[in-house]
Amino acid sequence: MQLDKDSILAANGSLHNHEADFNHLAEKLSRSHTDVEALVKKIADFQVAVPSWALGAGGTRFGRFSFHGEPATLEQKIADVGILHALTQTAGAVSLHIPWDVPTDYAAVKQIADQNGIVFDAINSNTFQDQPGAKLSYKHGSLANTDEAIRAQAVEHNHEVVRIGEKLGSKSLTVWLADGTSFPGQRSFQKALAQTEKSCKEIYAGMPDDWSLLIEYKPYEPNFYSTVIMDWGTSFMLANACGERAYTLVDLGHHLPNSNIEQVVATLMAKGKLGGFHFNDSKYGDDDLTVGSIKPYALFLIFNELVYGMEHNPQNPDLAWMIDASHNVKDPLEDLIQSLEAIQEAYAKALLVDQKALAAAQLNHDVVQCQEILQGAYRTDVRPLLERARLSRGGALDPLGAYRTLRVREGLIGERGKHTVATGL
Ligand code: PSV
Ligand code: MN
Repeated sequence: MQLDKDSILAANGSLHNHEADFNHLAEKLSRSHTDVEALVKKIADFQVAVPSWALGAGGTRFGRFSFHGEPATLEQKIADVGILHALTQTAGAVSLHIPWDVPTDYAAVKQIADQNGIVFDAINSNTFQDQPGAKLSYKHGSLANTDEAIRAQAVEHNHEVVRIGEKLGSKSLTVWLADGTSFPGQRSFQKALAQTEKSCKEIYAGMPDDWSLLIEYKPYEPNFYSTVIMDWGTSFMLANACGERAYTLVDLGHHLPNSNIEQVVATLMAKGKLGGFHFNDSKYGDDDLTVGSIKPYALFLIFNELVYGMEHNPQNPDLAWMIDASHNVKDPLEDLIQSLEAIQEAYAKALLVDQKALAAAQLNHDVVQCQEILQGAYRTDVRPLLERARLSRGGALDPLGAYRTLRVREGLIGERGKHTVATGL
């Protein structure tokens, strides 16, 4: 199923209310000398990758309730990303997870991506599960395993993932390790870290010169006592040990409660080492909830640092942006539309922060004014800007509304049937 521009245009209906809302906001913003056109362009240019595992229903260790019309093949998953992109004009990339989504027909996969205006962003390896037919098991770790042969198998898997990514046009590999321990004394922390560093260096050495390595961290889960790459500091250390094109990847759900993620972002960008970002939201841990559904102000503060870094840290590369969420009770596509909207909203609000005034207030130790500046931007209803950005690219005025009006899920069920199951966790 592919959504054409005409049906989206028809679903948009009258733009009368949008025009009135946009003009009102534009007039207000131009009073503070904001270049509204430039703002809309920045929003329109901001693209986020959708992971291939997020298009079907997610689950928990207590069960999974599948969603009707799920994509059963990689081609169908890319078609779903195409639907999201057609509506939101924000999801112009897909991030594959190997081996959940190994292409069987590269030409067909590339063709469907091209037709939908989708590019292949960072590609993800998986050494947290045993693969069917694998000689050795990752039960006790992969890149950090005590057994050299298991480490070699895990390194080779990463090289294989890079070879797959090369055929599709990806330029970065994301490594997330489940390696760790569930009980004190189970493993030497020092030896596990040393083995991980050695394995990461081997992965890095086998990558093409124009590829980046993104190292993701997480404090716990699936191991409950320790994780080898537990925090941004460990990831940063490993990235430095690997070389110039190795970076840290921040996943919003991979922090202990109340961590100051915006400060982590600022520190990494100042050092030119923030390479990738996984969006989601959480109340308790790595809950993988819809972006912005629980802590939208925290998301805004993080974006404020990201925007500052993008403007002031030329030493930091362009980031690989990706949604890393799971949908247990919602239609996955509706959930992703909500996440994309929340990301754009936080980004747009962060772009509104008057950086000059903030710097002046900081110099004057005017703490109250600092807060006023941040919250002034946060309180602005930026949705007319998002609408204008989408419309400028032929997208939907209201993506969720259009998705329902155009009966997209019903169409997918008609095409694929009710009982298809997508690969993934
Ligand atoms: C692990 O929790 C993670 O955040 C990694 O990015 C994985 O690749 C992804 O989720 C899917 O399990
Ligand atoms: Mn992640």
